[in-house]
Amino acid sequence: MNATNRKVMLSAVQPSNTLTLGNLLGAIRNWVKHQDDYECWFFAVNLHAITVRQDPTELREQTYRAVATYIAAGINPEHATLFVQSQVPEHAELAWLLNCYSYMGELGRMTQFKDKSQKAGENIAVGLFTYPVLMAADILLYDTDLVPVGADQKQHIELTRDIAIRMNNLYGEDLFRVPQPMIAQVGAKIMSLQDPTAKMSKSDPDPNASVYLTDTDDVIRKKLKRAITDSGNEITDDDSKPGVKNLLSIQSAITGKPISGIVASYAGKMYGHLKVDTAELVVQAIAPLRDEANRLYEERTFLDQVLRKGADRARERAGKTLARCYDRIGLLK
Ligand code: ATP
Ligand code: LTN
Repeated sequence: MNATNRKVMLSAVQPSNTLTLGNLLGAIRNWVKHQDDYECWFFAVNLHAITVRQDPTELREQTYRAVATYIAAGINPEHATLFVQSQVPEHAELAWLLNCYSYMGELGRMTQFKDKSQKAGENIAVGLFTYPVLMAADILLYDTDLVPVGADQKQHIELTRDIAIRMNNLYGEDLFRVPQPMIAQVGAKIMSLQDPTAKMSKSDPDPNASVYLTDTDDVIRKKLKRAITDSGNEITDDDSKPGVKNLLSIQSAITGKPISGIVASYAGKMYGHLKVDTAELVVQAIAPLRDEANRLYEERTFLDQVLRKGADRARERAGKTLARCYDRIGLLK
């Protein structure tokens, strides 16, 4: 157990673009909900972000924006440790060690790699392939018990568990704590507004596919109005109507009401009603967060202070795990 004797919760988002409604409902909201029950570590994974090309200025700015968004969403930096991955070099160092205990076959089966490498075209960065190994290092460095993420990340956490168990078998059961994913019942997979069979993704080149957490109220309303629904006009929670189903899930994730009740409330109503109501709920969920994040984003001295303190704490904790690994493997330190 750690100093506080509480279980450890850890999670992160890539600062690869402005965060989306999917990131909020699938991940960050659950961090906020559970932050008082756990010892928490939340960070921006900028080393993961460079597995696809990033503009340096944009990357730096999006990193600050991500941290401002965590705080604006309700993460208390006095309680949780907030930091940026590149400021804690132990992540890259442990990733190398784990690379030597991870198999090509298992990495090749990762669906995120398959999707992203298809989009990357001819020159696929090796980093895109070994991306989940760096994620395993992120998690294992902090003796993490729980990782709150959206459904798309479950496979990566299973891989993290496999690597941890493999190394524990070789070097002792107390080398790594084996983590569990924490995936919400609703909101774990918000779909694109333009292609409701694909996940809403902050790196989607079509800006109408995602609601960004920086969108103004009017932009949010426009995007939802233009959301692809399906043919027909009856509002049902049916797999054959993924566009309608997505809007129902968004409503359910925001209000906490079960989807069946929401469907019942739309008896006899049209898709237009569903879109307008969903837009208003999204506006209510995003507006206060956006305004506070915009304010904090300008407060660089404050953000740098939070991050410096966070990186110090993170390095202390991560350094212990890394030293343990070096020792067990037989590497001189
Ligand atoms: P990118 O497009 O850059 O890959 P992304 O939008 O998929 O980014 P990530 O940084 O990969 O976001 O994910 C951050 C967290 O948000 C993860 O826990 C992930 O599972 C969650 N998440 C991402 N997209 C969604 C979504 N559409 N619905 C629910 N959760 C999501
Ligand atoms: N791969 C994750 C981001 C991520 C992460 C982590 C999430 C990197 N390291 C550690 C939880 C814990 C994604 O959402 N794409």
